[in-house]
Amino acid sequence: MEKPLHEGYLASDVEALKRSISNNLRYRSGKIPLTATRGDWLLAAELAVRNRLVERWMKSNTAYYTQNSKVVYYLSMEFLIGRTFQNALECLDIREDMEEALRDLAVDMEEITSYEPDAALGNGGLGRLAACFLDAMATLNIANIGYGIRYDYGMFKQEIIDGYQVETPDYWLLTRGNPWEFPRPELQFNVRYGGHVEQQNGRARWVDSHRVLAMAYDTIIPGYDTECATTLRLWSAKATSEINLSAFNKGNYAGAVEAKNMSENVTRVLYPDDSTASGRELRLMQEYFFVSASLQDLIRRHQLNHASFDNLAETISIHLNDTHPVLAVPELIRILVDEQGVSFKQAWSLAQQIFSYTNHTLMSEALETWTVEMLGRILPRHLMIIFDINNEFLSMVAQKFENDNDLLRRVSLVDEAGERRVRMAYLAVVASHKVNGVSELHSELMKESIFADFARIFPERFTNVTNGITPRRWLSQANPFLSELIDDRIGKNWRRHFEEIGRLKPYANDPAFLGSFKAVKRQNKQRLARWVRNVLNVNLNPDSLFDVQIKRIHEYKRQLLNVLHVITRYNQIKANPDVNWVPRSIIFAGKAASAYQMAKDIIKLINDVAVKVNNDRDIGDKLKVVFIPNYGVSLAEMIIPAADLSEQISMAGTEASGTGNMKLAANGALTIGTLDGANIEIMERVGSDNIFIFGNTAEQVEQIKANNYQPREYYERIPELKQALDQIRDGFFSPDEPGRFRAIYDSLINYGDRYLVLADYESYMATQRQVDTLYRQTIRWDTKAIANVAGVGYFSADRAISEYARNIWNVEPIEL
Ligand code: B1N
Repeated sequence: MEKPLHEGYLASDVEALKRSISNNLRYRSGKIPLTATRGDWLLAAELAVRNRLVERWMKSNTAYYTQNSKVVYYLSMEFLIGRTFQNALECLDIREDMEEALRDLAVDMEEITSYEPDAALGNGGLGRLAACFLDAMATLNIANIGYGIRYDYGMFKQEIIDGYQVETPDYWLLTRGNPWEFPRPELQFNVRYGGHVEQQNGRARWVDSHRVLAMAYDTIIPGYDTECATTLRLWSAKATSEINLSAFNKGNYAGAVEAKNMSENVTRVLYPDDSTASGRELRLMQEYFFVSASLQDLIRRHQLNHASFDNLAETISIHLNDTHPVLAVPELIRILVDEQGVSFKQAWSLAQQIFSYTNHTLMSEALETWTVEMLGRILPRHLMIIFDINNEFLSMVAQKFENDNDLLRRVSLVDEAGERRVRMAYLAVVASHKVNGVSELHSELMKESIFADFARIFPERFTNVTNGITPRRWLSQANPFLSELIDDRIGKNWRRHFEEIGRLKPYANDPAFLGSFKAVKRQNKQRLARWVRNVLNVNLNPDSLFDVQIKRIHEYKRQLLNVLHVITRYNQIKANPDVNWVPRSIIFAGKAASAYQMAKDIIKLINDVAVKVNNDRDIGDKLKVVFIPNYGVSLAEMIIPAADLSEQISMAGTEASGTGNMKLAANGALTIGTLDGANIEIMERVGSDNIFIFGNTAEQVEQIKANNYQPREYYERIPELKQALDQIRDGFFSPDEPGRFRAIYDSLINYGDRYLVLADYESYMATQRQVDTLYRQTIRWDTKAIANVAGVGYFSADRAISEYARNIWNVEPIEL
């Protein structure tokens, strides 16, 4: 007879896991081992793991309630979680037991884990940061809930067909459901849109709106080396009524489900725009959707334990991950004033104590603004509240700065030039008690540029928290070989206290360690090379220098600068085939926003250059170029451990922080980078001898721009650069369509080269030569690589979250 499902009493953990897996296979999937697919086994194993997480989750939730601890609500449009299975094993410390249990059941763990799809509910750095932060909050026992959107379709799947990016939908929920989530059909809120506002005895009533239901789905976020497990709560849109039967019965099948589909479209897809704002109506509806549901939920929770809202600011903190959730501000005020009878004055004062905001970019095209027209049509009550906030704010400024009218115009939440627009970043600043940037440079520039006036008005609000990454996923899980080597020397504690990785420093000069380090890097490169051969049919030599640029494709990130190096190098090898070139494998990966034509052209250019270079017999192993399709969390976990060189080459002043730079350094890649974002702090911590810095600084960039930058002068002056650009322009890489890359050429030569690619070219090329020189000196290279691993302890998400907890949220860990 089967034993009951609760397996905790079984003596051996391996036996307990086997029992649980077998039970799941049998009772959940209705399968026997003979008919079970790999997907069935994975599901059975996942559920076995999930049960154990649930135990911790219940314990943590009980602790929240009984200790009445302050709760952080982390609001983000994106959570780029990736896979969960391995991470859960690691948190439970049952990786080896699981491996053994599966082996006993004749299942290969590595094989089944690749069947888990990535939860790709994010674009890039911002979404992945949110995921790393949840991991850190759970690890640090901070009571919190991450709130976001359960998109039916996450980030699109990128295929490269004939060198072009082709987007296909990623229906991550279709193939096998999502075993990690707990649907909460009992937890639904109305989210309203449209209608108008009526005044009734001095109170506003929002009427004639239409409703969409928000239903909660919970995912467990386990901490590491703690019993704490917290919650990611994602909202999914449901229509208030299902099918229109009378339409259906009249044969109008499309019409019968039209209203339902319209409602449910709200959470259908993630906008694939990284570092840009879309300005679309559906996006506004998405933003309000998850914010409204989350606020109703947290207000409900407050009311369970408290008779009034007087202490709201002591019991909760709401964090805005960029401006995307900033409608939470008028929504909180609406709920408090319209539904709970709190005065506007008190509600506004509470809001300013409760909210905090992280800015992630200074680029003007990413700054969200909504037309007054659209806001008024979709969220009429919120527009009114924003006007009320603006009045309060402007009268305060007028008082403090003696009616400086120009200042008032500049800082108004409503931009009156042209079609009237609400500036969402200004609303976020005005409503938050703390505003932070994501690296020291970015936080400084923020105060000098987009928020200069606000830094004068609210000097005490502005602060910095440099980003961080979770060492669990990005070193321990992604790079088990290196992790084992580190454990051997300094123990395992670095996973929880990443600063301890610094104890590795002395081993940078230890010949035995150097040898093992090199062997591990080679193993990781072989693993990647095997994958590239199988999938892309290109042979990468594992002894070549793996030069990696993996991130969203964007002009400011300057993949074009990298391409110019590739082309120049190709031309040089062709001209001097007998020189002893350091063999290089240049690896690109990243998605382009669907509507961003220039970024798509860049992908095609990379692929056309790759075809030319990889098929040239004179070149052989000396140079290979690959574009790895469909970059995402799981591919990053494979590529990063194999990298020798990390390309972080944005124009100084444009990349707010970067986090891939941290992951690559942690895995022993040397950075070639500009003094931008967190690169500066990486240099300070790993040592300036252990990083390749080149190019103009943010200050120099400003000057160059102020002094009428002429990219053509560089083009005329530097023959190698001219040759490369002419090849791009004349179809050397696209003989089938010679004019294909005209737009790229024009953007650099005729339209001002907005990101100073040409101005940094010489410096970049010279620095790449230094890279080659160093790479020949294997031991020196590896010494520096180890110095990078040892130097990145500061860039832990745990450190970042401790700073948020102490300086911004004012929360203490809970006791478990
Ligand atoms: O946020 C990351 C930083 O490390 C990167 O430097 C920064 O570029 C990135 C609109 C964004 N900034 N802005 C966005 C994403 C989606 C969207 O719809 C903007 N992403 C960043 C983490 O701090």
